[in-house]
Amino acid sequence: MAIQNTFIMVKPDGVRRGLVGEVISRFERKGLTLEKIRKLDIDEDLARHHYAEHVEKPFFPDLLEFITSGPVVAMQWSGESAVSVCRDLMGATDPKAASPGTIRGDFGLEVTENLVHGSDGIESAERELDIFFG
Ligand code: D4T
Repeated sequence: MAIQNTFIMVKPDGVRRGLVGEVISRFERKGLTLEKIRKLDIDEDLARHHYAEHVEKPFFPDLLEFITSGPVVAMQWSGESAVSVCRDLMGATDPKAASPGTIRGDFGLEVTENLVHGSDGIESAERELDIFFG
């Protein structure tokens, strides 16, 4: 398997709760490499761009309100199979269903406030890294 780059974001709930270091620590201990990091506020335009596939979904208004509610920490991580390895460390989208030992399984209960985002494939990783670091 080749070295991949992926986009990871600690969402506003994770930043508010002081879990940025916890998230970084889990990826580092796994053996992944932090390549880039920046803290920023997501405005409505950026949210619609990043979540383009969800704009028409019924949950989008709540997602928009949440993701613009405070700063996020955007990161680029690299490593072997980094895209799927990061998704596995994050756990299922709905934290109630996420396995213990994953970030969402250990720290979350709400599907909207699910702490972290991670690219779901190599193409979305490239697209999202370009949006936040291009
Ligand atoms: P992200 O994109 O945040 O890493 O989450 P996932 O890749 O695991 O899940 P997703 O794209 O299906 O959902 C994006 C985002 O929308 C929120 N959401 C999702 C929500 O509020 N209600 C819902 O019913 C779903 C499916 C959570 C993550």
